Amino acid sequence: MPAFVEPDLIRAQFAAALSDMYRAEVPLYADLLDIVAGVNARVDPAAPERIAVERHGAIRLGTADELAMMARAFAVLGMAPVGYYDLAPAGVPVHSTAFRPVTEAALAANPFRVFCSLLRIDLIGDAALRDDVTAILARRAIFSDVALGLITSAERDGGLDEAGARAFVAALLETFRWHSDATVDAETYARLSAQHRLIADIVAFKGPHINHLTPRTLDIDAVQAQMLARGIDAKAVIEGPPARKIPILLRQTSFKALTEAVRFAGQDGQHTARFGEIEQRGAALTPKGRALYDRLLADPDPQAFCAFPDDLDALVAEGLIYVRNDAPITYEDFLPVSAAGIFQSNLTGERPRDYGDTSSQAAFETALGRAVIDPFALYAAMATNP
Ligand code: OOG
Ligand code: NI
Repeated sequence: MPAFVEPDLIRAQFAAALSDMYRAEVPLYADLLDIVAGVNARVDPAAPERIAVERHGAIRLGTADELAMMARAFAVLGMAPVGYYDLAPAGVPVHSTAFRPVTEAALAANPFRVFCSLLRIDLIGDAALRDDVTAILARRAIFSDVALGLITSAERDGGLDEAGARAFVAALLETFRWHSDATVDAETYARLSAQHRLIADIVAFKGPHINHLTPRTLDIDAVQAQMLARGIDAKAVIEGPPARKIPILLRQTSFKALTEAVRFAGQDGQHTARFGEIEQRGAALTPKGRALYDRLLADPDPQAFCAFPDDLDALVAEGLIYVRNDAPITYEDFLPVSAAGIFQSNLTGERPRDYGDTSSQAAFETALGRAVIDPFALYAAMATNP
């Protein structure tokens, strides 16, 4: 019997390799890591180890087959699809899940997660373009043969040995790499962009380049202030709940996407997609807490959030947050309204779209090849609420 490498360890190695690659590709991300490390060291020098290495990333896939294979690749890293996020109501033609570790031990070992979106080709209004998109995507292969072979052997044998794990991390990293050579000509890129800039980002390239990586900070207001002080073009508003004594859910902000040089069939052009983001995580809310959060978020009055208790005893007594041994359980997921805000902040000038109410979790799960896990069930299983 060969000794298998723990999926937690392969995931940690992959997350570190991805962070190194992105740091080299997007120098502003390196600046962000510096600022976050400085702020976190000041806020809590004794913070758990997971916080220093904690990252989430995001990718956007084009086809059901790509999503199904990505789910198998992430399974080798000990990551499962949690939650369904419909971005169509926000005018973004994708739906998404978050691949992440699901047990307390795995989260503590390395909480790396990836917000993974799938293009809704059905929301492209122009039938000819829909056919072109399908044909362009059918021609690409986003996983190398080495990566595919290692996924199959991990599934067959129940894991990867050390050499296999090392080879898999290197091979999978290539799927996330940026390619400045587009797979389409400038005219096709322009047609895709005119439909929606996000569609061009998903369809016009060889693979689903990682479009941002997000370190976790213990004080997002401090990091935001330092970004602005350093002249970084940060998003004006922090997504999520306002600052509180007891943080809840997730607060996020980003710096705007960079405009980068690309080549379209030998012709020079530009593409804007990659950005940096930071987040602060707070307590996971119960369904009751989440319903209150969603109601207050929809209220145009900025004072509305005063109605959300900001005292640990009240939060627990009213059944608004999950706790384990009297400590809040950290929220490990994403927020659809925030995600929409992050998408939109990188689509300046994109005209608003009305895709109507076309939520399609069943279609997403068919593409994925399995059901997504209900995040509330995971928190409830960890919780020791009274
Ligand atoms: C994903 C945006 C959502 C978040 O943190 O909410 C996201 C994307 O731009 O592909 O990453
Ligand atoms: Ni993000």
